[in-house]
Amino acid sequence: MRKSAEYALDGVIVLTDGAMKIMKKPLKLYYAPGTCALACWIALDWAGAEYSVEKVDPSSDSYRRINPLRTVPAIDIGSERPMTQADAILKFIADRHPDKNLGGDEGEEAAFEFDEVMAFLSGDFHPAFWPYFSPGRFTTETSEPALEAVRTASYARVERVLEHLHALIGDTSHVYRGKRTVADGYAFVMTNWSTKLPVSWRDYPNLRSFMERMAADESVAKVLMQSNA
Ligand SMILES: N[C@@H](CCC(=O)N[C@@H](CS)C(=O)NCC(=O)O)C(=O)O
Repeated sequence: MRKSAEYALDGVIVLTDGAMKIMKKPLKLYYAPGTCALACWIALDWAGAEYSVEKVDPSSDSYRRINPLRTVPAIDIGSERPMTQADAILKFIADRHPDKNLGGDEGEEAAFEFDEVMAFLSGDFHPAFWPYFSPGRFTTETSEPALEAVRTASYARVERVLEHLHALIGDTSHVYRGKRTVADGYAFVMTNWSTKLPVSWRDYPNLRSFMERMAADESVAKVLMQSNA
């Protein structure tokens, strides 16, 4: 009887009695409560992936060794170093579980549209909130009125991205082509950041129904509860 094992990037291939079994290494997500990292957690759950999560302080020295940029998410996929960038992680999760159909549709235009949505979320939507959450990064002034002025300046940009998301979703309750994808979880956790702003998702009917539908999702509710525990 031949027994052998060899390592592949994403798991272990075990050959026993001629049978081959592919065991994917469990994934480990690094997150902080309330952040975009929760989108990856939701995606892992929707995908039915084998995973664990670790709560981190992104500003800590210990986390710097995991992600030198000191931002969450990061994910250990069993490669030499943890991988980063929410949009890349989300696409990885969707690609790894094709049976769950959480990514873009086939075809040139459909694939482009999915990348376009993901780029909008990571490159426009997310940064719109930076001046609100971290005003000190956008001014050399340190007084509270100066910081408040930066926060106030963020509202116009937040309004623009909320409006765009509202139009993308339309009456479908989904961000991409009327179907559930990893983009839904990504949009949900970041749209939630607007809750306390003068302009929020509550001002847009399509966003309201999207947010309500997502909040009722079993995986989303679980992730929100466990991440805040
Ligand atoms: N480009 C990164 C940005 C990630 C990011 O900014 N994450 C925020 C939480 S939503 C963070 O870790 N902030 C901590 C900090 O900037 O100090 C990505 O898309 O993953």
